[in-house]
Amino acid sequence: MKLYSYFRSSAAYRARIALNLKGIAYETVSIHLTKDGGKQFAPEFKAINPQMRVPALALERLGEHLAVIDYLDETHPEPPFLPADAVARAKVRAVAEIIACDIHPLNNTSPLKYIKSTLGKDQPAIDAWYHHWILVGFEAVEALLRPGPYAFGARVGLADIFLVPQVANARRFKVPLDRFPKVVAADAACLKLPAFDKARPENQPDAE
Ligand SMILES: N[C@@H](CCC(=O)N[C@@H](CS)C(=O)NCC(=O)O)C(=O)O
Repeated sequence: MKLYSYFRSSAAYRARIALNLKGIAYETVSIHLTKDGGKQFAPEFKAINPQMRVPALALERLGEHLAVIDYLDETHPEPPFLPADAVARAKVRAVAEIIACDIHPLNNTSPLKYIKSTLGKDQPAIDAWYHHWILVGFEAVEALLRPGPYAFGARVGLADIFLVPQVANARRFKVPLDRFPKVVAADAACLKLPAFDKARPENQPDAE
């Protein structure tokens, strides 16, 4: 399997964790998101993922990390990313969606570039925007998490896959996390697992 990835991309980080948890070997193809205006906009990559974002799976020409992770879970059922009970499944998905739909898109490369270049905002304003959406989102996530060690108890799953890369971004941009003890504890427990550690940005072949 070939994964189009970028070491700093939190969406690709989630796909890497999912691949590692399923024990699927994969090759990383690096798509640099800022060099030369962003390699994600190259026609060769657009042919693979018309959304021009990472991650994408090469063979299947599959973009969108929620879809990629669902596909991996459906095609490689062990270990399952979701609990058996329908209510529990919905709660886990809710946390994943808060992160993927309400935090991540607002703090992504292209929107931040738009705020800076088109709307003319300076770096402090952009940093305040970035912090704001993580703090608001983590407030909800913290309230939804269950007792640990992982996001929803004893088994690592979808919520953890979404949480850990978002915490990494928060730390990279110095967002204070002291209001979110459950988030911080789940992150620490996950990072002790090889599947998460191997997927970390600094452990990628394209890390800078
Ligand atoms: N909706 C896409 C978003 C993926 C995404 O935004 N990836 C970021 C990196 S974390 C990206 O490729 N950004 C490039 C850009 O904004 O131009 C998904 O869920 O996979």
